[in-house]
Amino acid sequence: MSPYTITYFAVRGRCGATRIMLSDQDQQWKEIVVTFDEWMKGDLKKTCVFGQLPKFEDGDLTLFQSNAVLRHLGRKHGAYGKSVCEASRIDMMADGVEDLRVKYLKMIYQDYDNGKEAYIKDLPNHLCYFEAVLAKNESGFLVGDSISFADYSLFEVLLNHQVLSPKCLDSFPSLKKFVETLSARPKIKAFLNSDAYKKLPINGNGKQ
Ligand code: 6SG
Repeated sequence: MSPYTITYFAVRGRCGATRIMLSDQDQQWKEIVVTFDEWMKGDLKKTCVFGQLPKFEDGDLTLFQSNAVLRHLGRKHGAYGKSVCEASRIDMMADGVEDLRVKYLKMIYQDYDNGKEAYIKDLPNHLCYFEAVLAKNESGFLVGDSISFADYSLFEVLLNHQVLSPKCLDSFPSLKKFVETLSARPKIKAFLNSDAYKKLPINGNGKQ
C-alpha cells in the first residue's frame, strides 16, 4: 500500500510536478478530489495549515505547500543532489522556477485576457536564465548528474508554457532538449499519456 495521498482540486495546478515526480519515481498514490462546492463549505479549509490545498500525506506526515512536498519527495527518493552544495543549488533553481510559476499564475488568474500577449513577449527574458544553466551542464539536468525535484518542477512549468505559446522554446535549444528528454523517460511518458493526467485541466479557471 502506498503511503501517499494527494488532496486537491480536479486540476494539474500546484500538483502537476508532484504527480510527474511520483510517476517517474515509480510511486503509487491515492487522489482525494475536492469539488468547488465541498471547498466552499469551509470545513476542509479550516484544517489546512495555510487555508489552501494541495494537502499531501505520507503516512502520518501531513504537508501543505507544493514546494515542500517536492522537497520531501526529493529527500526520500534521492532527487535532491549528492551533496549539501548540490542540494543548495537545487533549492536555488527550484526558487527560480517558483518565481516563473507565480508570474504565470498571476497572468492566468488575474490578467489572462489583457496580459497574455505581453506575457508571451516577455517570456524569453525569463526562460533565458534556465537555458543558460542547462547549456552549461552536460548531464542535461539543472544540477549535477541526476534528476532532482527542481527538474520536475521546471519540466512541468515548461509543458504549461508550451500550451500557452507552442513555439516559446524554439530559440532555446537546451530547454527544448530538456523537455524532450524528460518527456521520453518511460514512466513520465506513460503518465503524460494517461487519462488521469489528460483529463485534468492545467488551471482551475480553465485558462491555459
Ligand atoms: C489554489 O494557491 O486550482 N492553492 C489554491 N485555493 C483555494 O481557498 N503556495 C501554495 C502551494 O504551493 C499555493 C496553494 C494554492 O501549495 S491552486 C487554493 O487552495 C483557496 O485559497 C489553483 C486552483 N485554483 C482554483 C480554485 C480553487 C478554489 C476556487 C478556485 C477548484 C476550482 C474551483 C474550485 C476548486 Fe477552486
